[in-house]
Amino acid sequence: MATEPVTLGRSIACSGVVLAILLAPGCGVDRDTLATPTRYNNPAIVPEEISLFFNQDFETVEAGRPVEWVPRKNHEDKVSVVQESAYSGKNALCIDYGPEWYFVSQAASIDPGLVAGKVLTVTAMVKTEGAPLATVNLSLDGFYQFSSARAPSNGRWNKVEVSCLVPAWWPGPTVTLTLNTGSAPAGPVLFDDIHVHVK
Ligand SMILES: [Ca+2]
Repeated sequence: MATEPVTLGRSIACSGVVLAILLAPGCGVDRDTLATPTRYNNPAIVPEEISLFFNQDFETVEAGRPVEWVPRKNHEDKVSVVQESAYSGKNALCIDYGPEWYFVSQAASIDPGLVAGKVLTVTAMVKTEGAPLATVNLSLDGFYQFSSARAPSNGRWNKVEVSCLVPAWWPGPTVTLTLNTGSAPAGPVLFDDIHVHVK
């Protein structure tokens, strides 16, 4: 999501409109797919973990930044890694404090047949005490936008989760994950240990 903030904000604002349109009856929507997915509620089906994104643990670092994670344009200097306080492994992604909001994102490709009609879930560990609006956002092909709950800004590692039901008709293939400070952070915002599951 190498977009300017206005575009991102607009696309997030539009997602509610899009969802409302999709949920409106009688507009050709596959209602079975939008209904509660039976398989997701079946405890006998175990979520399958997939490695959808590169460098999900932020352990591969080049020039001081985790590879594959693209910072917000013109704010690359806000992104680094920290070692001493990583959640797991040696490195965690660090977005530094500053006067604006920042993010990193990564677009991945997936065969839509692997996820159609299933729930895609991303979890991430987030640690901050200066960014009460930090979230993890998932988009399907830049069209459907989903956001996690805000990470608690309590100075501890907290797991945040974002899920989406992938419509059966979703053409794919691009899924974009954005790790977002949400507001101008008053202190560093750390991210680590991303996992992706399909059920
Ligand atoms: Ca790590």
